Amino acid sequence: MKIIVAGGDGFCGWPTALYLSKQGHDVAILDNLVRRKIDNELHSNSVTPIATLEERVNKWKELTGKEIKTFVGDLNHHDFLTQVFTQFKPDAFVHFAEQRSAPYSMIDREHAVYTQTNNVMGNLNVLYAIKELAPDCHLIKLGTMGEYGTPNIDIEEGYIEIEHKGRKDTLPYPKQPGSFYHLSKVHDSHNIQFACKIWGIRATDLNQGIVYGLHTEETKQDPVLNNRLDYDGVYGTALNRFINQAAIEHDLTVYGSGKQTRAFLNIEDTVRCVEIAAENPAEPGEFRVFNQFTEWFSVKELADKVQKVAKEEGIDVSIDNMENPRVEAEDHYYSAVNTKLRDLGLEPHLLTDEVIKDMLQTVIDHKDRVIKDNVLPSVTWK
Ligand code: UPG
Repeated sequence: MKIIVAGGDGFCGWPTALYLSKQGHDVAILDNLVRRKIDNELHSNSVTPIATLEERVNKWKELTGKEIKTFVGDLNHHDFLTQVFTQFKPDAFVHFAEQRSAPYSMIDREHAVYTQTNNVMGNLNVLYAIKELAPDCHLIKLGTMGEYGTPNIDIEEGYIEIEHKGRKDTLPYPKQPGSFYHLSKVHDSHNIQFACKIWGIRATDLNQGIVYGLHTEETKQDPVLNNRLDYDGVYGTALNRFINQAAIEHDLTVYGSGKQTRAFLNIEDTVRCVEIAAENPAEPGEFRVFNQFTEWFSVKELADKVQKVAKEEGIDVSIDNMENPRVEAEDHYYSAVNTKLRDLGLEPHLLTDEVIKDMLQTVIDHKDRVIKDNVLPSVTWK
């Protein structure tokens, strides 16, 4: 299959591009490299040193003989996107190319507007490109479990059957996102669903949980293929942050009570889920939603696990229940369905002490790169 991985230079996109290439697909990366520029804006970095995109794909070719073509440019430049579609003629378009940090979107008006313009308009351009240039191309779009929020009922996969005043219908599951970033994904979902309906496009929305981990079989093959690992208060996500904090003997930053519960998956499952979606495309006109996660944990449970593994490695860290910089429910019901990807063959890599230990070791190897000023959260919702 000819597959474009948009956002293929990023934390999820890069390992996905390598994995799909290894599986024999003809992969092209489309990326505007903005994530690297945002590191400069935030005076931050990846704990793991990362090579340039050019070095990365050259090394992959040297090791495997497989070529990954690169298109450096922006989804919001329609002429560029037109060229990419005309030249590459994709069968599937995997769309990771969005601003993905909730705190970044909450910095101020400018960052909220950037996030929503970049994400919503970029995605709309992709929808038009598919309609006009590759109508059979399957859009595999990264959504988020954060679209649903934390309702007091079970979270279904995209749709819910509702009975109202004696009548029944299956409707999109209600959305209660918790940041301007998460809202951008809700807006995307609506636009995609509408495009499927009016133009007959085929699309899968992958409502992904929080991704932890770093390495995959492919990124481990050479240091030049390293994946990035974020730890700062803006781009670092819960578990990865706690592991980084343990490595530098910093208190684990649990926001509030830590009872807030979220869905999680290992990066090794992210790449497989995308493959499953690509190999089992949605029907023309179908807007399909998969909940892409394998387990859920409260933030406190994660901190406890990291604290325990760190202790076994001789590192003593405390858990700091700091004031929550976000506006979010801390005490809530959480139960979400995730059967569709499992039914199509996903075999989860679960969160074991071994997984935490492995990551901890990698971070310890690079801990001199951690910029300590960036560890505490700097963005508040209010
Ligand atoms: N949290 C802490 N301490 C920290 C960091 C986070 O308690 O140091 C809490 C936070 O308050 C929240 C939860 O952990 O309740 C999850 O936050 P985080 O790990 O930052 O994830 P999200 O903000 O939900 O976003 C990530 C990705 C996003 C993706 C989403 C999937 O950045 O792109 O859509 O996970 O759920």
